[in-house]
Parts: sequence; structure tokens; C-alpha cells
Amino acid sequence: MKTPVRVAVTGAAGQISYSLLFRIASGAMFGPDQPVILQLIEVPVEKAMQALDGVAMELEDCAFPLLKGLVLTSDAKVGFKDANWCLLVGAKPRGPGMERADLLKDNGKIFIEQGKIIDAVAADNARVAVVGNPANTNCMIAASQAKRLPAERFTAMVRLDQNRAQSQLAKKAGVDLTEVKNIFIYGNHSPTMYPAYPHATISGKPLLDVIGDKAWLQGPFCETVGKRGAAIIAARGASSAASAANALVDHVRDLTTPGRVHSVAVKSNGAYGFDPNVWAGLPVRTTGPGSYEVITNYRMCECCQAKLAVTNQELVEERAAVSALL
Ligand code: NAX
Repeated sequence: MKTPVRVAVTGAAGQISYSLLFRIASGAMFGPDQPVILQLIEVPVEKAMQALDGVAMELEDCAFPLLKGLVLTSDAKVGFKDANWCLLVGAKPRGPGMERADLLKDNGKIFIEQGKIIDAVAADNARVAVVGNPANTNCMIAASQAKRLPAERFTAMVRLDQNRAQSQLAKKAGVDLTEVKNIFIYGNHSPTMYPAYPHATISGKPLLDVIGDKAWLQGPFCETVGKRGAAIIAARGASSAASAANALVDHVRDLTTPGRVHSVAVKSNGAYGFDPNVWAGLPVRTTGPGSYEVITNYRMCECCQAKLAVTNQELVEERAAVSALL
């Protein structure tokens, strides 16, 4: 039998985790023959830890053959110990009247601490995936604290945005969504993100030959993808959870499957004109289990470049807002 993968998850009693943990334990993330140990981290608050106990009982009651152990803790040093994957889902939500800058700073403190602890206690091959918002900047903050683990190991999730874009394009073209390829998310996980459609294809043809409606692509399409999170809150009264968990399963599974090409927020190193030190959504090709290369040869028209500049600017401003913490 394979050695179990140790997966640390923060925010483990939250709503995304309530979908996520069961998918991991069932084998959806690491495959049907890969055992896992879940190391579940919550805040040291009685209500949260009690809720976590309930989640653990339900995990036991599923009798997942691949689930080889559960750790429940409010101590990050215990939770991240020897972890091969650190899934940073927990974050402070934006409260009423709270400014984005305050949210950045409050979450910044959490991700500084978690970055340090992961670097100190996680496994040598540890990989990090950040979901908690503002995800790109939280990821940059955590990576800034690491001395042992290289910056490339720290990724943030923009896969939900890619999945949303793929579905919208398939609906518009009236095709099965598997026909839609090469749609990638550039920049921030926020309404400024850019789902760059010019190099996408539908049934092997350039997307622009199939969907000629440029006004729809530049307007409603980009807006629907960028503001989908808010639309779900308005409809459901709660933010996306099952689809976010599913996207994280896709993010990690594709990062561990060589050859997959997908959108991941990574240190830009200057690709597509992004500031080299921001974490921007970019197309990557997985080259080995957990390693990847950024695909840098997509040509961008002037209109795309202008969109990339906007989302880059937002990332640069977010970094400036937390610079005192770094
Ligand atoms: P919930 O509020 O349901 O759960 C968050 C959980 O995190 C809570 O149980 C809380 O106690 C815990 N937590 C907070 N600080 C923690 C810390 N320092 N250590 C451990 N646990 C901690 O939120 P949920 O709906 O699960 O969303 C989680 C995060 O995902 C939010 O920041 C949300 O904005 C973000 N999202 C990111 C998405 C993305 O595509 N990148 C999409 C979905 C989601 O909006």
C-alpha cells in the first residue's frame, strides 16, 4: 500500500471544507489508490472546535477506505507537521463596513504566521494552495515567510474562475463543455481578473470563429465570470462552497498530474507584464508531481494587455497595503 499523503486543511469547520474534506477522503484529489491523513486546523474557539468534532464524526461515518487518520487541532504547529499539502482555506471574512485594506492586514497576520510555521514543520516536499481571500496576496504573504520551501511551492486558487468561464463559453456556443479548451484566468481572484478568451478554442477551432459576438465576450462574459461570486451570494445567501471545494480538488489534482494545462496563481516572475513579485493567475503546465512551468508564449492583443495591466495594478496595490507586514 502507498504511504498516505498528509493533507493539512485550515478553516476545516467552514462551509468550503464541509464539501472539500469528503472529496479528499474519497480519493477525488489524489486518486483512487492513494491513502490520505487529514490534519484539520481550526481557530481555538470552542464553537469552531465543536463543529470540527462533528465534521470528524461524519468523516468516520463515511467509512472511506482511503482515510487513514484524522488530526483535529487549533495548533498550527501540530496541524502542519509533516504535511505534504497545506490547503489554506480558513481566513477572516470581510465584516460589515470593513475596508478591503483592513481585511488585507487582518488576514495578512494570519498568513505570515502560517507561512512561518509551514516552512518550519511541513514535509520537505510540501506544497501550499491558498483559497482564503484575498487569495493571491495571502499566498504572496505566506511565501514571503518561507526560507526552506521555494516560492514556487506556494500557489493560490483561480480554478473556480476558470471553471466558471469554461461553463459560460460552452453555454453560449451550445456545445458540451469538454469542447472548450485553453481558457485561462490571468491576474487577481477578484472582479479585475481577466479570462483571456482570444486564445481559447471550441471543438478545435479558434473561439472567436465560433462565438463571433465580441461585445458579449468583452462585456457580459467577463462580468459574469468576475462577479459570479457576488451573484451566488445574492441568490443563495451564502458564498460559493461546493464549487469552490470542487475547484480546489481540480487545482491540486491537476498540479499532481504531469501534462495538465490549467490556471493557477503563482509568483509571476514578470510573465505577461505582471510585476515579478505578485502572485498572478497564469496558465501553467504541470511537469511533475507538484511542479509546473508557466506557459509564456500566448500572444496578447492590445485590449488584453490593457486588462492585464488593470488586474496587475490591483495586485501591486494589495502588496503595497501589506508591505509593512512583510
Ligand atoms: P467560512 O467562514 O464558512 O469558514 C472559514 C473557517 O475558517 C471558519 O470555520 C473559521 O473559524 C476558520 N478560520 C479562520 N481563521 C483561521 C485560522 N487562522 N486558522 C484556521 N482556521 C481559521 O468560509 P468559507 O465559505 O469556507 O470560505 C473560506 C475562504 O474561502 C474565505 O476567505 C472565502 O472568501 C474564500 N473563497 C475563495 C475562493 C477562491 O476562488 N479563491 C472562492 C470561494 C470563497 O469565497
